[in-house]
Amino acid sequence: MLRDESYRALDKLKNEESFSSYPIRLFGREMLQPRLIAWAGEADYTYSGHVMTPQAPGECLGDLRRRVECHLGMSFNHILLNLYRDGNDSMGQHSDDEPELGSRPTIASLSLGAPRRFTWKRKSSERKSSKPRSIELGEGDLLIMSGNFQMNYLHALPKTRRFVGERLNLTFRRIQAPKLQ
Ligand SMILES: O=C(O)CCC(=O)C(=O)O
Ligand SMILES: [Mn+2]
Repeated sequence: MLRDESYRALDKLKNEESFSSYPIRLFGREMLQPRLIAWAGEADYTYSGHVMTPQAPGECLGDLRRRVECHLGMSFNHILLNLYRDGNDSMGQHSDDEPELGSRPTIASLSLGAPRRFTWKRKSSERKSSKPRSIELGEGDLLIMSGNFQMNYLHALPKTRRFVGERLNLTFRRIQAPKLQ
């Protein structure tokens, strides 16, 4: 995706999808997550303790999903959108290891707008190489997390003191059909 196109898509998605702030419970205290969140697709997903029942993607999101699916040769039924308004917005260390994603999920992450630093590190500290690594993601970058990545690594989008513009991240996920009893 071209740089300019990524900023245009960010503007369109802000209008087409419904972004809100959502609470999270941390150390027994309820607080707002430091970013705006929206989601779309066909399958429910329980994320941070909330069941997210999606609506059909709007035109721009539907188009982006088709492009990502064509590129990877696989399909996704849930898209989580995280809007980082400025350097104070962030996402803490986590792995996307909910059971409904299956044990070795492929998650495609598309970053639109201003580049931000994405970090990851090994979960266990047995190995010397557990210091965090990072990469700048924005302006149409597509990152694929697959294989044992969620099992072995934590990832995050830390705050920054630098002046940065808006960044919108889309994660395309495949929710597995619930097992029949
Ligand atoms: O904004 C990012 O690049 C990370 C998003 C993420 O990890 C998530 O939605 O689970
Ligand atoms: Mn994640």
